[in-house]
Amino acid sequence: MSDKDPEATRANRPVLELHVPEPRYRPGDTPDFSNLVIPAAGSAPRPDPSAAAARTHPLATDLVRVLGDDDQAHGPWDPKVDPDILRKMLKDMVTVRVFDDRMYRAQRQGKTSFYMKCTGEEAVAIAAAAALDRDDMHFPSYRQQGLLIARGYPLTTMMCQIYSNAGDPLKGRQLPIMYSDKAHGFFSISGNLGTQFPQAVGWAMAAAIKGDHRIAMGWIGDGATAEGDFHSAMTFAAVYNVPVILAVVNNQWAISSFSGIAGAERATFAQRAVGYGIASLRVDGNDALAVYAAIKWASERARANDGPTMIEFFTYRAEGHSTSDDPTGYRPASEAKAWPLGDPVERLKAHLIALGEWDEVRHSALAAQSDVEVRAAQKVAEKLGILPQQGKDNIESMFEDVYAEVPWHIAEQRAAALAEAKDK
Ligand SMILES: Cc1ncc(C[n+]2csc(CCOP(=O)(O)OP(=O)(O)O)c2C)c(N)n1
Ligand SMILES: [Mg+2]
Repeated sequence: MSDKDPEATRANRPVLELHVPEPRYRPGDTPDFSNLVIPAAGSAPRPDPSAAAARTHPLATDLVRVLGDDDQAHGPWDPKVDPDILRKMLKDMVTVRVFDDRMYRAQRQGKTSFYMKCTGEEAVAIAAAAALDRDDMHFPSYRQQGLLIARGYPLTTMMCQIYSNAGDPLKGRQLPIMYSDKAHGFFSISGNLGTQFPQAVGWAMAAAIKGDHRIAMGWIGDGATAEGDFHSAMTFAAVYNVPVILAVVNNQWAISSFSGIAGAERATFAQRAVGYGIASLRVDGNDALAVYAAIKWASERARANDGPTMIEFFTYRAEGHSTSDDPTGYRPASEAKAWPLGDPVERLKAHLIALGEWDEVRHSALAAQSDVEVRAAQKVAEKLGILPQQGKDNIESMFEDVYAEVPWHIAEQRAAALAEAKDK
């Protein structure tokens, strides 16, 4: 044992300190994304969907891109989609954008308490709906409304849920926008972030145990990857070779926290799959063709029992987190415009025009048609009521649909609540 003073031997060591990540730009700054490495469209290799997971791992730091600056499709990931499917995707993306704008406005008009847009991220959910089968099950977060719209769920029913009115199939029990529809392969949205991953893995395990043919896709954001649920799900997915697709929508922000707070300064989100031995793709989320191709690839892999895939969709949340958020308080207002991967709707439109399959006149007609459809749906929904009109006239419904046989203490509470309502 040394008889030296322990304090003296430590004297030259640096004082321990922590690093608290800070975004590069704050309000008032001029954002410059020229530091981002954006590979040319078509440059990423495409391994066979049955390849060993390790073969995909170089793609965890690459970026799968198909649509080039010339608006043409390039390289081995070009999914060679029929123009009819591309036009349907474009229509759905435009409808999502119109729907978002109308519902945002409805919240501002006091017709509902809350709304969340997916502006700038439309390609991710719309291409996923096109790439997977109708009966595969999605475990979405609150920014994949495009899945329901693309699968033909009635816009009016979505709005009734947002207004918590008489047409709301969830009877006002979920926060506005937290839809649920088993028949459309859309699992109930959970407000507890991160749960979508273990739920998707569990559902896909059950599908395999039952000898089913359906696969699952789980959705979380960059921020939610910091939850423990992310890691439990990845472990189960890897260990049991689960037929699941795990999507991380990296839109750079988690409310006012930038992606660095969830670890993006150290590694890409796609790289996290490497440590689990899970196949991994990092994809330009504003490129509808690349998104479609990546999900098709992962679905082929899952359906052939070749294993799970984690996909990072690299995109940008172009507007506020929700109607309760004001992003001008924490990021430059010009950041969305400066985002180098462009706008997903404009990119798909330009591609169809470059193919000779679309033009401005048809596009204006499509936008007008989406507008008419959304307005018509809103008219019907508002006839069934808006949120502030919802009174306490249906207290009994609060106690329904939970227990097959109502336990005595719940029955007591129901009786007390009804008696109190009668007295008022
Ligand atoms: C377990 C949990 N923690 C915190 C919250 C509050 N919260 C709601 S949305 C959000 C940000 C999520 O960001 P991200 O995962 O990047 O998804 P995005 O909103 O960008 O789509 C937070 C912190 C929550 N709903 N659940
Ligand atoms: Mg985010």
